[in-house]
Parts: sequence; structure tokens; C-alpha cells
Amino acid sequence: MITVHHLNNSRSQRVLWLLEELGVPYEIKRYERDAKTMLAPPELRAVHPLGKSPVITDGDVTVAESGAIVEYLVDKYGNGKLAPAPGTPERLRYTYWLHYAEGSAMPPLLLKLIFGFIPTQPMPFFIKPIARGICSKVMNTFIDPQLNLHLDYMESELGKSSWFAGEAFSAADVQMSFPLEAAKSRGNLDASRPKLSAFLERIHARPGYKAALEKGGEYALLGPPT
Ligand SMILES: N[C@@H](CCC(=O)N[C@@H](CS)C(=O)NCC(=O)O)C(=O)O
Repeated sequence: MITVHHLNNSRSQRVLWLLEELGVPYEIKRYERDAKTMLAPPELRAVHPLGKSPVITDGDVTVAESGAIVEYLVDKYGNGKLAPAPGTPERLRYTYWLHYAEGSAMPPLLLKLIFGFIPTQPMPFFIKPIARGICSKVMNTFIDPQLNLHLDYMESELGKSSWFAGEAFSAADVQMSFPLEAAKSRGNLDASRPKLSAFLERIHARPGYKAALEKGGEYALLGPPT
């Protein structure tokens, strides 16, 4: 039996969704973020040394890192589902988006989270305006322009085909859901990008997505922009 080590409000929601789409049974072991630091609890390090989510165990196999988990599950349990045939142009696009989601799209989104967080932290009163000034400069001159560059690119790519890898829904779309949901919740993705907005609406309407959400519990990335 596959166990998903599931951290609340995290990327492991995407793994639950993939398993629902594949129709593979699984169990969930739940972990709660520290309310102050937002870090995963130390027990997750007993499963994998980095203690990050997602991580799955399948018998005596442990797999961490979302992209690797997606590849493992689709290869082992997909029976040809959710991945374009090897050697096709769609397969190359599939591999590209599978890596792009964490390798290129997430870093500026993480920076946005951190640089938005710094000015809210306790610090001597005379430092606060300086910290706020530096963070807003980095946000305006680097982070938001980079995010817009990526969002424009993704918007134009979704103008070429219905889904990221081509005309068929694939696990690359599952992998791409997290950066797009994060971009929406961080205020960078709105109706001015209709293809990406429609993509989010389409995935959120899928029965597998809804079933995973019900099982996973709270997922703040679907809430109002923060
Ligand atoms: N690139 C990794 C990122 C893993 C990651 O940073 N996960 C976050 C949750 S979305 C986490 O575990 N945060 C809590 C912590 O760092 O302690 C992946 O896709 O698996």
C-alpha cells in the first residue's frame, strides 16, 4: 500500500490528486506545520532526511521530490495513463513541464513568499522601514517582473494546446497545478491571463481533484489572494 506523508497546505495535495486520477489506493499519514515557522514537524525527517513534503512510501521504497514521485507513480501504476507515449513530441513537452514546475516556476514564487514575510517579522523599530524598503525594491524590480515573465510564457504555451503536454490531460498538468495555484494566491495570476485562469477552473472541476481535496483537508492555496 502506498502511504502519502501529507503535510497540511502543501505540495503533497498534488500527489493525492494524482493518485485519485490514477485510481490507485493509498493511505494518508498526516503532519501539521508549525504554526509560527510553517516548517514541517521533525517526525517527517524520520521518513526522509530533508523532512519535506511530499514524500511517499511504497513497501520498502521511499520517494521524495514531487517530480520524482509523479514519475515513479505514473511509471509503476499508470499503465499508459497520464503520460504521452515515449518518443513523441508530447512526451518531451511532458518531461519539460514536469521539471519546469519546481525548477523554474517555483523559485520566484518562493522568493515572493519570503520577501513578503520579512517585513512582518519582529525587528528593532528603526530597522523596519529599511527592511520594508529593501523588500519592496526587490519585489518590484526583480520578483514580480520575473513572475510576470513566467506567467506570460505559460499563458502563451496554453494557447497552443488544451493542456501543458498537448491535447490530453497528463500528470504534467498535475505537477503544474501547484505553481499556478501559488501564483494566484500570491496575487500574480488573475483574470488578465484567461488561459491560465481557465486551466485552474478546469482542474478544480475534475472529480479526482475534488476527491483529493476532501481527503487532504485544508489547502489554503485555494483561498483568497494573500
Ligand atoms: N521541490 C520540492 C519542495 C518540497 C518542499 O519544500 N515542500 C514544502 C511544502 S510545500 C515543505 O515541506 N515545507 C516545510 C518545510 O520545509 O519544513 C518538491 O517538490 O517536493
